[in-house]
Amino acid sequence: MALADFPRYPLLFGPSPVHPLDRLTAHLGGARIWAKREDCNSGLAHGGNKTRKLEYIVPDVLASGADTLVSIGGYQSNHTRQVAAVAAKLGLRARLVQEKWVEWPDAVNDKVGNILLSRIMGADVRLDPAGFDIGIRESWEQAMEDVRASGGTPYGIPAGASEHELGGLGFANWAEEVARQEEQLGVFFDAIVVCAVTGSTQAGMIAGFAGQERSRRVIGIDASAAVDRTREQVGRIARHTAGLIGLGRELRDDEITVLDGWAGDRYGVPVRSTLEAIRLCGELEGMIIDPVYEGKSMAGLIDLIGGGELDGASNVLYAHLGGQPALNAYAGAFS
Ligand code: 1AC
Repeated sequence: MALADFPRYPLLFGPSPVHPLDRLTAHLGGARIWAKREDCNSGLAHGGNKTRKLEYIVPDVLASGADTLVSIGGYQSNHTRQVAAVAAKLGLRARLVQEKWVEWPDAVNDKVGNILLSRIMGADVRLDPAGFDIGIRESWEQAMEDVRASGGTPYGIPAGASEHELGGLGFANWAEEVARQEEQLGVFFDAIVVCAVTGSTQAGMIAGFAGQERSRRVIGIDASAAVDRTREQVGRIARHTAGLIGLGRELRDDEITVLDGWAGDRYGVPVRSTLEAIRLCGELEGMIIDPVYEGKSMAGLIDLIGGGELDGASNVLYAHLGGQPALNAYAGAFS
């Protein structure tokens, strides 16, 4: 099977925009930096990378006859916000387990940003005191049981949609979209820089790009502070996705690159380099990034350029995954 054989339910405006970040490029003085903007890819509650993944999951949801999407994430999960939006769009219910993934002192952490948007969209939001874990959780399975017990038909979508069988397809499609945009722009992106936590965003990209003629680097920046787990998850999902789309060869280990050094000690807690990256992008480009994902991957990109690791890359594409609604929950970090 090829990617085009999988049904896709359109949730995006179309290809997400790609544009150069010229003032940031001039400031850093190295490879030319571009951004591909999943933060403005859809009209569904600000969109984001998960909306793209859900395009390939929705046909399965509809075929299953489910009436309730059940998902899980942290209080400030972008993923659960996007699941809530898709449920609203399809006329389904959303039951969301929101765990306390981050020990963050802002008093409004469980009230504003992503979780506020999910509540506005009518999701049944349940707070859970459990800490950070991207694995399959009993609370999520229990939520599905609860839906069944009350007469509903649940459809489970794990954290970040990553452990879902089809979770890598959205970003395999992103790789094809990038190739078409490169032709239009007359540019080739030698390296892609992307944040990695649950893994299927980067994994899908790796699988998708692996089938293209010219090779490039897909550099994941770990934001989970558990890089071995992230690396394992990215590699496993990339290989699975490559098999699904008929790549016809095994992915090599050197195609799976997840770097650490910018996550700090804990998922969801910004460190100095995160906040500096957020301010730099705001001040130079008017581009808003967040303290959990993009602030960390941008800090990685800044150091990779500064340290000369991206020297050979004349064009670098930064994947903006759309995490900025969480910023509201981090006001204390900027006061
Ligand atoms: C961790 C999946 C993740 C989210 O937004 O919940 N990116």
